[in-house]
Amino acid sequence: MKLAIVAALITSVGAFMAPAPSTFISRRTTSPIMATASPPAPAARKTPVFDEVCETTGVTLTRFMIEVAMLNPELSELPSLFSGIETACKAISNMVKRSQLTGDIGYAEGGGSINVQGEEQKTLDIMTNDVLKRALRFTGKLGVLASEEEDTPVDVEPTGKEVMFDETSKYVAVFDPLDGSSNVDAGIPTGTIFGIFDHDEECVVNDKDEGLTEAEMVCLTNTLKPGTDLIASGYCLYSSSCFFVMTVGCGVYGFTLDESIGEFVLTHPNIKIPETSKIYSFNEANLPQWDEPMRETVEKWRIGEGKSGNSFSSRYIGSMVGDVHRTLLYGGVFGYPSDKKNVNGKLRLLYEGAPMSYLMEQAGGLSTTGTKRVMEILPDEVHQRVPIVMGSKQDVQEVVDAYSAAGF
Ligand code: AFP
Repeated sequence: MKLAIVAALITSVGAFMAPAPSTFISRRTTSPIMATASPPAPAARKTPVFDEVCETTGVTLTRFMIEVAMLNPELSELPSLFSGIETACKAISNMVKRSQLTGDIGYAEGGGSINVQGEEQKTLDIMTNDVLKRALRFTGKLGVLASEEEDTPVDVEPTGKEVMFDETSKYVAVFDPLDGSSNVDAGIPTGTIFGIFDHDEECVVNDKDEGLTEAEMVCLTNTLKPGTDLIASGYCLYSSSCFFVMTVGCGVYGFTLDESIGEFVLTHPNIKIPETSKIYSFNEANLPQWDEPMRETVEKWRIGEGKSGNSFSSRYIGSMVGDVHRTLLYGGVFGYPSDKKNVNGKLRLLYEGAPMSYLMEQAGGLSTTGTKRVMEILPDEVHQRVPIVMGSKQDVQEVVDAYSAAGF
């Protein structure tokens, strides 16, 4: 069994030798937003080639990140940040798995704990937010955090003497600690989404109620960057296995937690999404409220009258990480489009839309609002929402074309 896995791994590792995918996005793209969802031309970032693979451990995420940093010296501080995220994912995976036994289920404080989105927080929302904050705080690489569960970016500079932070503060991380948490008590897959931006400015944000000072506004602005400025993004999926899927701008790599050694092991190198498919993934109850081009395209897909001629099936978990993971692997279109009531859809740009769009584009897919490339939208506020349609290139392009033909 083990041998078969290793053999498959060695074969697939050959994929590393392929040139960097043509979908690499320049971090400082300033091109105007186009009707097409296509990303701009690639810039170079090197991916490792593994000549020798240990039969017992395979290629671990730790080894992968060390090699990425050796090949790309500008990313030399990324491995320790990834190591913090990886540890948090392992801890969260255990928390989610054991929550029925430990009693960490239901709403926080017996109900009534509301986050800045106006959503009631689950016990696990708060616990996982704390785990991530603590795991990242001690990497010494992080400037500011913005999270779905925090009102404003949180300064993670440790107080006290052991501060090495000023020298090394380099990144801003945004994350959704437990996406899909409304499903968690029923054992449905959930996930953690993260995005990492460069951190140019020194800043401090204090936890207090009376709004932001000017310095804190600078800090806030620092967090608000378009997806084209992402250095890295990824997600952990807590499901039948725990997966860690990431990009640093040279393709998408998927790792599976091997609990026998406590390591994420490379199982899905250089993930490429199929160009077209037969699966759509939306909350169809909202279909009557969608923009006409969106509604008409999905109605055509249902009866096999779309561009591909395929009759589509519907698959929708209601957990973005699970739905996007399946879409990356099997192809398809996932979305939460604009509707009459929610003109910006439901998903958050900074810590859901942009990081997932980066992965989708790096896997060869597209991500659009219908009229704009999601990666190019500059956020006005931390918790801004964005309509999203992402997935297989040809199918998403069909949506973009429908919007454009309808004069949107
Ligand atoms: P929760 O984290 O509150 O469960 O929301 C999950 C989510 O943000 C995203 O993961 C899903 O794709 C989407 O919302 C589901 O929304 P609907 O329940 O409206 O379909």
